[in-house]
Amino acid sequence: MVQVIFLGPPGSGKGTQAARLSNVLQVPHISTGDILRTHVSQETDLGKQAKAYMNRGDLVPDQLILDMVQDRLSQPDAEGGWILDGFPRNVAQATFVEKEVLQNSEHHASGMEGNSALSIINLDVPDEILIERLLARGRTDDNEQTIRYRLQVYREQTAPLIQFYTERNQLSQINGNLSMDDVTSELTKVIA
Ligand code: B4P
Repeated sequence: MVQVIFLGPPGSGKGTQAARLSNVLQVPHISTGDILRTHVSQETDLGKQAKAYMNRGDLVPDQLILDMVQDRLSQPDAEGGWILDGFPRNVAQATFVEKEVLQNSEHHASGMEGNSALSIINLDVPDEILIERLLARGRTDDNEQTIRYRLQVYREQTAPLIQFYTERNQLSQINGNLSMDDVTSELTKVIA
């Protein structure tokens, strides 16, 4: 079972690289940002609640996110592994991954093929490059004010996960300030 978790600031290439690896590894790319955007466009209850947080650049509250992730991971295509892009994004979400997700999949793996490989990867990119990339992408939440606020939220709430996973000896640091192909090739080495 292949399990990959992508950490990294907004615009570091989590979504880009997760999509590429999903093709190579043949496991689903699970992006909490994409799932949330689908809810917003379909105007579900969750989407209506999440929209204002996303437009401001705030994290959507954990009580909305955790059920959503659990539901996605319980779908049959995720039984053989997954790539999580944009989750966990704070210590509470990381604790959820440890307790609810990884323990369950260890049980599952020991009853199935018996082998589970977890990679937790941080993509490191300087702020000025992130801002340039996101302004060029131009999603509705990609204006300069929101981008700068998302970077502040990242530093306050998501960056502590680097310490969290470093203490557990689980983190691989990858330079995300390379061409897309070079980042993919570095990632492939780490995951192999
Ligand atoms: P996300 O959808 O996760 O978006 P992101 O962090 O902005 O982008 P990512 O890092 O994936 O960048 P990408 O590859 O696209 O989050 C959006 C919002 O959803 C959050 O602000 C929050 O409100 C909410 N949310 C999501 N998950 C949540 C959670 N778990 N808890 C609470 N709230 C949550 O790359 C960006 C651009 O760079 C692209 O245009 C790409 O082409 C370019 N690029 C990528 N790699 C490059 C490279 N090597 N060189 C040059 N350009 C590159």
